[in-house]
Parts: sequence; structure tokens; C-alpha cells
Amino acid sequence: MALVAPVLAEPLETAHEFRVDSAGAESNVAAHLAALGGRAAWAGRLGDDALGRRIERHLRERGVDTRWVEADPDAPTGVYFKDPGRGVRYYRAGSAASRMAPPFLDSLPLDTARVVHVSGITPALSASCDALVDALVDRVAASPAMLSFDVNHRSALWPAGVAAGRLRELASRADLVFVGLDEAEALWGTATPEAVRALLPEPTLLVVKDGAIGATEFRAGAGADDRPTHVPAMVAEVVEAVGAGDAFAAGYLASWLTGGDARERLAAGHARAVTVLGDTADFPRAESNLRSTR
Ligand code: KDG
Repeated sequence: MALVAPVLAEPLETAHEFRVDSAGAESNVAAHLAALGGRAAWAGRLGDDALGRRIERHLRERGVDTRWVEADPDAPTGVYFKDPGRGVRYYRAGSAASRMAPPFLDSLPLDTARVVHVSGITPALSASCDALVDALVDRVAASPAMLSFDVNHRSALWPAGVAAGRLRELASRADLVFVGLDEAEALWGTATPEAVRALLPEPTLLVVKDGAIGATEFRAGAGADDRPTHVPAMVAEVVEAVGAGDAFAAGYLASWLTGGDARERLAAGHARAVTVLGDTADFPRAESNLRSTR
């Protein structure tokens, strides 16, 4: 989807200057992974319009393989606006992405991927997207790939009461799950990482992120006894939080793909989350936008 954000942290209603970038949880993860040296592809649907071409080019320039991106001639590219201090505004009902459906998977070489990453945003877009994610989960389960799922509850798309059961079900079918402790509490009433694990015993790897406190990885099997590993977060001034979860997932996955252990994976997630600002807009300026870390 396209992202329109005020250049300065001014309200949408009165800001004068805006920038247009690409965003969307899964494509953000792909762009971060490519920036970290991985081979990443993003599959999705954009409108056959200027914004769609802009996004596709932007991702390609960032090293993301876009050959499975479809251009829909009959529906526009989805857009979201950032309204600093007030959240986000979506303009995506009826968008090209919302019209994706299970046949979209037919041309995807899922068998050749090591990791397939999807978020809990996609099933919230439409009934056909929900069916698509269902089919994707089944296809990946039958392949050698690891299914990575970021719960990513977006209350502006579906209220917690509606999303809770569906997101839990999808998470329970994934191999690796990322979830924020705050969203887990909002969805499932689980107030500690251990409570989240008790609710979600199925994934081999479960990462519970607790903002500025740190992240905890639970892993099952292979004699690991499901002992959790906790790595504290790095200290950083939060300039822009949207997109930090995608950066974390990419850092973690990049480490997993190169054989990092639990501690290294979590540390890589934290490191990526504090070195970028916003969605994928600011990679080149990341260093100058980093206010403070240790
Ligand atoms: O994680 C960042 C995403 O939230 C953002 O890029 C937009 O995908 C998006 C969404 O639906 O919120």
C-alpha cells in the first residue's frame, strides 16, 4: 500500500508538506530483509496506477524481488495516512490488495522459500483475503518452508472481539509467531509472556515483544524444554513506532536464516527496530534519525 505522511509531525488536517512512500507489513519485512543482505520477494496486488507502479519500483530499488506482484486494472492501490499523534487513517476498502483470493497463490513458488512471512493484517482486509491466508497456511504446512506469522492486530480494521479467535487460530498453525504483549493482552487477555505461551503452545518459536522492556523467545522440541530466552530492548527515543515490529521481524529472521541462536535472533530484532524510522521510508537516513541507542 502507499503511505502518505506529513513531513513534519503536524496533524493531517493542517500539515502542508507530505511525503509518499510504500508501506504494508509484509513488504516492509521484505525490504528490511533485502537491506540486511537477504534474498526477499514480496507477493501482493497493487492497482495498475501511478501509486502501484511507484510502490513496485520503490521495493525493487530496495532489492526486493517483485516478480510476483500483480497489477489490478479494476481497483486502486490502497493508501494509508499517518496523522501524527492521532494514529493512522486507512483508504483501502475495495483496494487491489483487498481483492486477492486463493488463486493468487497458484503462481507462487512457495516450495522454494525457506521462510514465508504473513501478517494478521491480510486476513482482515476482506473475506477473500482471509480465504487466501487460510490457503497459504495450508500450502506452507505441506512445504519445507517455515511459516512466520506476525499477529499485527489492527483495531481500525477489525475490533479485538472479532479478531481474537481468528488471529489465535492462524498463529497456532504457524511455525514462528511474533506478537506484542500489549496486543496479546488486548486480544486474549494474556498479561505475561508465559500466559501468551500457555495460550499458544503450538508454534515451534514464539516471540513475545514487550516494547521498551525486551523480547522473549519460547521454543519447543529438540530437548529445549521450551525454556524461554529474554533479551532486553535497546534504549532508544521513540520517534516513530509504526513499522518497528516489521523491522524487528526482519532482523530476527535474518539472524535465523544465518544460523543465529535465540539470543542473537532477539538481539538482531531489537537492533533493526531501533535503527530505522517509520515504515520503509527512511533506510538511507537511518543513522541520522537515530536519536540515541546503546
Ligand atoms: O507494520 C506497519 C504497518 O502497519 C503499516 O505499514 C501499514 O500494513 C499496514 C497496516 O495495515 O497497518
